[in-house]
Amino acid sequence: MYTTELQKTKAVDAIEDPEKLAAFEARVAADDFIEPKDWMPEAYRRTLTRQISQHAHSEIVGMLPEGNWIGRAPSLRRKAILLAKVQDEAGHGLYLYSAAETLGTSRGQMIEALHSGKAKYSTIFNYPTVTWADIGAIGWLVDGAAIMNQVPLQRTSYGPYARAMVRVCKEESFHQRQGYEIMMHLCQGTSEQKRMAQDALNRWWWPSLMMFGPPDENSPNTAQSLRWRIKRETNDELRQKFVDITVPQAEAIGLSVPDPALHWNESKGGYDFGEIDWEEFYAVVRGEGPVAKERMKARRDAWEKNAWVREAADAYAAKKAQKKQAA
Ligand code: BYC
Repeated sequence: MYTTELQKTKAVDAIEDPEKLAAFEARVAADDFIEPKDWMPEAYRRTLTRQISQHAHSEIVGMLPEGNWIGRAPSLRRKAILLAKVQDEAGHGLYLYSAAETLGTSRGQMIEALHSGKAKYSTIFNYPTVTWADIGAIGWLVDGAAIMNQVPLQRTSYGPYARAMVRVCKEESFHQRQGYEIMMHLCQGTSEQKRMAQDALNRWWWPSLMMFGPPDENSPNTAQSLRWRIKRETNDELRQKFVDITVPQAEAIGLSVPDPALHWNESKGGYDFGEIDWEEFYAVVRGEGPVAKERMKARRDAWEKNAWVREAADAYAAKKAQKKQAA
């Protein structure tokens, strides 16, 4: 499947106007932002549409695991914070769908691709949230991994994506802190609460490392995306940075990272860590994650049950346009 995609990219490159392509590549190399009306190679448009729309889907599907804890959060304060966070994720999805739409694919088409199983979304959201500590672990680890990946995307070469990332990163850093604060409180609580925090870390650690994507040698898109400055760092570079930042955070609150192979490597100035279960990663990418079916069902049901909202908005827009025309 990946080879076909690569071949397609090369084939499309071959039919682009070489002068336009050279001018485009020079702009990218000079760190110029590419804007919606600028000329761009079709393969650049396609890979950006793929990445941005999958990113948008991840934000929207990502509302589900936390959303189902809003009513069960342990205090009014925790409910208010979690509600605000989940609303932020909806906002991120909307900025990202808008950024992707500037490349010529409609939101309806993107949503259809998600609902039909053609488009991907982050593997991480196919795992269940079984205790309140999971909400802490998601904020700390999942939003932490997201920030690590998204900070470099503020300098991605496509202007609308880069600008969306500036706002998203500000909000994600609040999300990461709220998650870490939940974990910190649990660790300062009863032994049962600390056990819950450790259990959540045990279950979310490896899936969080998988969020960065396959290892560089098996990542079909990285080389081209780096060349076009869509990606600014590789999957493995970002994963390493995440491990290096997160391990001391776990230690600071008395938790241990569930990896017997983890140790500080003085010569590289970073942690060595154990082998990720790539079989599990690819199974989840294929849609076989523990709660993948429930997630997609929830999205499709929400789309169908709320069709009346879209119809009402369309009717209102048509009425407004008619009035404007008559005036
Ligand atoms: N899950 O060649 P590669 C959030 C796919 S949401 C699923 O390395 P690329 C949050 C990949 O798409 C954060 N699929 O690809 C929200 C590709 O398949 P296709 C979401 C994955 O694109 C709510 C194939 O594997 N963040 O923060 O160069 C609450 C080969 O991979 C995954 C983003 O989306 C995965 N984990 O690099 C809380 C960031 N990894 O498309 C938090 C933007 C890989 O060729 N995206 N695949 O069929 C990116 O930075 C890049 O797309 C990736 C992958 C690093 C994810």
